[in-house]
Amino acid sequence: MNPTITGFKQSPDRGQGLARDMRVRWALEEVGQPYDVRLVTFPEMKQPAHRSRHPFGQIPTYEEGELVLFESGGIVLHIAETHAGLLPEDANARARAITWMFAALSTVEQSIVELQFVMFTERDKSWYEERLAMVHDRIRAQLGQLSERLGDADWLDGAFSAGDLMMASVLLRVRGAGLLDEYPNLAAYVARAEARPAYQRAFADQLAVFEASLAG
Ligand code: GTB
Repeated sequence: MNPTITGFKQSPDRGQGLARDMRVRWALEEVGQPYDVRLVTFPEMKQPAHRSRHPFGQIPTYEEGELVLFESGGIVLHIAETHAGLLPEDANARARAITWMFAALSTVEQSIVELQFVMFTERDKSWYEERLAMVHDRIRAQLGQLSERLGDADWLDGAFSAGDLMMASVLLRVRGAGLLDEYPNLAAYVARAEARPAYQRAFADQLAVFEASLAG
């Protein structure tokens, strides 16, 4: 039986692939695992049926038989651990790939989420410009360090891994603010990730959901 994931019935990103079901779709495509998608509205996410799968009433979730998971990082790690293709065999290389997943989620994505919070909720405040510049600088500092570490390599640590999948997913969220293009090797890294056939398939599928939502 295929696993079932959840995604937005109508994504606020208008099909740009920035919602967190995209990284789960991408991981499933990378490992060649077919899956089903249950689409949920914002009100449905807050109902008991969905809250029993996701304590915080969000997407994505993942169901596979008796197993129910939430948190995109936990889901992608589970997919990577139960299928070949997203984590190296060598134990140390595997641990480093998982470390990059955590770095993407708990170091880099934190500042990006803060930026989006500031942009969506603080635009009318007197201190908006000052705070925006501060958060931009924090992101630039991290991107600069990441850019230095990546250098001219294709991927963060040898072959493409779940660490790259997660890092590229997170970096995509900051491209719209224009910050990614200040680091040409990171922009090229993300473009390489987006060019992967698995990414393209996942992107097309989530875009089709958004387009169908417009058609009613
Ligand atoms: N830490 C959790 C994870 O990684 O799975 C965070 C999950 C999360 O934030 N889910 C969001 C959600 O369900 C969707 S992805 N929000 C609804 C709610 O909380 O009520 C976040 C997101 C939303 C929209 C855009 N966008 O429009 O660009 C990008 C990312």
